[in-house]
Amino acid sequence: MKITHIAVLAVASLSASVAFAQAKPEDQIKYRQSAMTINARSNGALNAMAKGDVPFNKEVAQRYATVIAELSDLPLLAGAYGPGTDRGALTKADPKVWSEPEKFKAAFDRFTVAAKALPAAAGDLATLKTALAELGKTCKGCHDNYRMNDYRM
Ligand code: ASC
Repeated sequence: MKITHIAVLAVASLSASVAFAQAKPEDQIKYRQSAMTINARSNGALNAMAKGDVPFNKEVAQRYATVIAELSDLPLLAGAYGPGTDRGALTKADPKVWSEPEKFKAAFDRFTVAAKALPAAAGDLATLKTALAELGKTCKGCHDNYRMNDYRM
C-alpha cells in the first residue's frame, strides 16, 4: 500500500472516530431514543407471546431477544448521554442522569445484564417468561428514577 493511501486511511478513520465521539446533542438524543424504541417494541412482541396473546414462536422470540441484548448497552457504548443532551431537545431524561452518573450507570448496567441473558432464555416459553419479568424490573428501575413524565425544554 502506498504511503499516501495509508495517510488517507488514517485521516479517514480519525475523522470517523471524532465524528462519532462528538455527535451533535440532538443526534445523541435521537440515537438513545431509537434504541429505546426498538427495545420497547421488541419487548412488547416478546410479552405478547409470554401472555399468550400471540403463539410462542421460538425463532421470532430468539430474534427479538437478540435485538434487545445487542441494543441494550449501545446508548452507553456510543456515548449518547453526553454534555448538552440533558435539555434543549425533546428528551425526558431526568437531570439525575448527569448529577448521579455512577448510580445511573449501575441502573443501566442492571438492564444490560438482564438483556444479555434474554437470548439464552428465549428458546423456551417458561424460561422466557422468567427472563422477561427480570428484564421488566430493570427497565422500570431505570425509568422510575431517570425518566421524567414529560419533555423538558
Ligand atoms: C417496555 C417499555 C418500558 C418498559 C417498562 C417495564 O417495553 O416501553 O418502559 O418495558 O414497561 O416495566
